[in-house]
Amino acid sequence: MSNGANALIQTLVDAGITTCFTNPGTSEMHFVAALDTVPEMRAVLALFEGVATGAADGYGRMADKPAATLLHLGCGLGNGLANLHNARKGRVPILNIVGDHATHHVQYDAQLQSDIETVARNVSPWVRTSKNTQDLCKDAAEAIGACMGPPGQVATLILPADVSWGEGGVPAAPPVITPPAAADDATVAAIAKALQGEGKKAILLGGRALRTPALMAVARIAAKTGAKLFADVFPTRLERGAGLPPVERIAYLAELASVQLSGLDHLILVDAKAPVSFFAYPGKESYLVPEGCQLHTLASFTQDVTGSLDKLSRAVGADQATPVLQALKRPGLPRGKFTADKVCKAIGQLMPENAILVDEAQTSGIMLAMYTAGAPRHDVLTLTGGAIGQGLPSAVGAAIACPQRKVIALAGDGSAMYTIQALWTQAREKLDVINIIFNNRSYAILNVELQRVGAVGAGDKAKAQLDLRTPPIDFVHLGEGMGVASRRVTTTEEFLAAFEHALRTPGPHLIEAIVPPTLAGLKLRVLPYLLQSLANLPQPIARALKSAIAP
Ligand SMILES: Cc1ncc(C[n+]2csc(CCOP(=O)(O)OP(=O)(O)O)c2C)c(N)n1
Repeated sequence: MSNGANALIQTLVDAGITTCFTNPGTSEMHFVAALDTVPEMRAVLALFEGVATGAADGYGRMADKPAATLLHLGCGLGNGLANLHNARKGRVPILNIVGDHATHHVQYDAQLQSDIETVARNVSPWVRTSKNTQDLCKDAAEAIGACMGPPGQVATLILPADVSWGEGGVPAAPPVITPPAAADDATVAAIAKALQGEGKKAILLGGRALRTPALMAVARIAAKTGAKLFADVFPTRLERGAGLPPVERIAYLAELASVQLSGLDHLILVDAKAPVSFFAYPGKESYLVPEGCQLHTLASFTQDVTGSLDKLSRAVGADQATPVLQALKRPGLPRGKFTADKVCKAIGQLMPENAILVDEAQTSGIMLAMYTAGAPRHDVLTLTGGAIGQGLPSAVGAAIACPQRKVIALAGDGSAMYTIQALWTQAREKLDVINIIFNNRSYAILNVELQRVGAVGAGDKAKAQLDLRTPPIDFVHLGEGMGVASRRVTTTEEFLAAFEHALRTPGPHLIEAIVPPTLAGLKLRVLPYLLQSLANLPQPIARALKSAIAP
């Protein structure tokens, strides 16, 4: 005879869910006690729910299967919402187990009572409060099936304390996952015709289309048809580097994205949405597909991406085509004045094969894609939903999913402070993560946005809302205080020494890079690169872009 919690954990591990990121409270104590009865389940404590959910996101992206979270009622779930939002946008599978008061206690509206289902619905299409111990594991199996997708999604199983402690729990069999169908013949034929016809064509890849099998298929199609390959602006997981097809990411700045997409006659979506501007700006377009461009969907979020691309490859006769692959090309070691781009260059020069780059560097990471393009194969995880505080937690999950791989997490100082407690979990679990925190003492990107949205009249009070100089945040003390070996660097040489040391020495590291905001660089250094990378820009467009970004 098993109680609900024991049977539930057994159901999870039987379905392959073997990691649970926890931040429990009293209502979850039976689940916590049951952890010891199921040795296959790894439980990882996070000191804030945003760390637990962000870790589950990073884990899901790298393990291609869900982790569970264990969260404490509506307030705990609410604390974890921003990173669940990022997972939702990235279509990452996560199974939330949210403890609740015992069913008979709800009527008293005790202190922690709240409407958990409403909190969950924002991020979780599948939500259920399990009503009794006998049905709990059936509910769990259904939740697991829902979150595995495709599309991957957040599913939330609310577990009342009495359902958890009640006897009579029976583990349920893993859900039967039906393999998704590939695009039908008519769709494939229509898209093949568009690709073989006149006009300028591009293929926009998102989600699972940015993984090796899909990338190889689409690169053959591109080689055969001349279609340009684009990736989502913020990919869930982008496999790139030497030996893989290079794919140009849609730019964050709508002004630049419009240039990338201008003149297109056909845009083919593969596990991606039509591109839109990240924010609305007065007088500027939100929808970025150029007028007159025909949109086609080869594979939607629910379909078989690689199967669809294989069919398209056959239809355009690309099976024997030679794809363009990225050559191994390191940028060289950086020298001279220390700036954020020197860090990016050093990473491009020194990062090992199979590294996982978690990029929440904001303005400091603008040059990262360029400097790492020819590095050995690696994965990049990005801020899919734009809710900051994702980087350091996501690194926790990625490192747990892939213990043999080096994780390099880049975070702005502002972003890092949202979920800095992730460092403690990294130390406790001895995770192989190098955290590089760009301390530019600013919400630098918001200074750019202040100009871009055309907000006039910003004075000292307004600017103070974007300024982190006083008091200066000391990340070395924060890191050391949570058990992570930490160093502050102020020169390129110091950075190189610290980074090389961290690469050689297993376990978590923190490097606090004191850098100037990249804002000035955005005008002087970054813009020319961005402009060059967007083929043959006519001068008027270049001028319009310059004034849009740095008026
Ligand atoms: C959850 C959430 N809160 C607030 C924001 C707004 N926001 C976007 S970027 C940013 C500041 C980022 O600062 P930092 O990480 O230091 O990078 P920098 O801009 O300096 O490069 C803020 C507050 C957000 N995107 N998500």
